[in-house]
Amino acid sequence: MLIKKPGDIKPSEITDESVYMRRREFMQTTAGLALLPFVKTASAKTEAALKHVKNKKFSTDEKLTDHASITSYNNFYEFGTDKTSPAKYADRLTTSPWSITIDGEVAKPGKYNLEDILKPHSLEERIYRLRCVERWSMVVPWIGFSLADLIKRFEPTSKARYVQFTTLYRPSEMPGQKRSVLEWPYVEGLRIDEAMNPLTFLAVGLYGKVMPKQNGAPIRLVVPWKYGYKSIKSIVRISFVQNEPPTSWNLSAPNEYGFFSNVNPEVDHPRWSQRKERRIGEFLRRDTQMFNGYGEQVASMYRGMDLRKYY
Ligand SMILES: Nc1nc2c(c(=O)[nH]1)N[C@H]1C(S)=C(S)[C@@H](COP(=O)(O)O)O[C@H]1N2
Ligand SMILES: [Mo]
Repeated sequence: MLIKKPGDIKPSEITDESVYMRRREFMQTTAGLALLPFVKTASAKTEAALKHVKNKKFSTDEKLTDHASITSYNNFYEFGTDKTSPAKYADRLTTSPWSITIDGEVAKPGKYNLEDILKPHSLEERIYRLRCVERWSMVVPWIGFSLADLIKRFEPTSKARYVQFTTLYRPSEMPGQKRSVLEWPYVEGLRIDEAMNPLTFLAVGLYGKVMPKQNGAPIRLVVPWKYGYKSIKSIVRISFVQNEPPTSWNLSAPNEYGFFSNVNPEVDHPRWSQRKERRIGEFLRRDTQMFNGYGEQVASMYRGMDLRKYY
């Protein structure tokens, strides 16, 4: 649906967000609803604005992917395996109240309300590239704060070599969890230095507003130099551990998805090359960049590692 031929690109796709939103509101309130009764999706809702400052230093100046694509072309298997299901079904997810359990090798473990987690952090906007392992990419204006700032508050011990993240398990609201396409709950992990890297981000919004549910509300990870699946959504647990933790896609297909999952055009997926990608909204494919273009900030963490072995 969103991979378009040049003839399909309409002027509406190059309008800015405010024009787009007005058009969207018009569509919702008038003819749109009558003509298209089945396309009412979670993305049709207008989320609350979030106060934030722009972080230019950490942002790409590439053209943003339009809001409609970011919120209607998603991977969130808890709501179904096709790209349009999250926008259709994520609305039923209850995101408030929300708590996050912090445990393992940490001085201040506990179960914390999201409000208490967020309170000390001021929000900033960071425009990051997101590169999916399926060879499409987007440019997303996230709102959030650096994971390192959160980690420091809870004081991991010297035994904390990895961080594991867990998504909510609630099949009553996440219908995809009734099917065994993956082991549930969805889990992901980072080495502690990756988690502490200044690029690693916890996002609570996008396009200046509260995170749409299909994008991982109320809080999700964003790791811009790794394939999209590392950016785990709707997080309820952050655990500090000694050994490399299991990750959902590695459990599902270990020969295809390794623990590191750094974007790497030199290492093919067993079923396809990773050299090129299609930026959503564009026709011609682009060359994929090593570490998704973030090598300057992250390459030193992998010096001396064989990235064919540690894919
Ligand atoms: N819990 C959970 N997190 C997830 C996924 C998922 O299925 N479940 N999909 C991942 C994949 S494959 C990608 S590409 C990104 C997509 O994020 P987006 O929908 O905000 O673009 O989310 C990642 N996080
Ligand atoms: Mo992905």
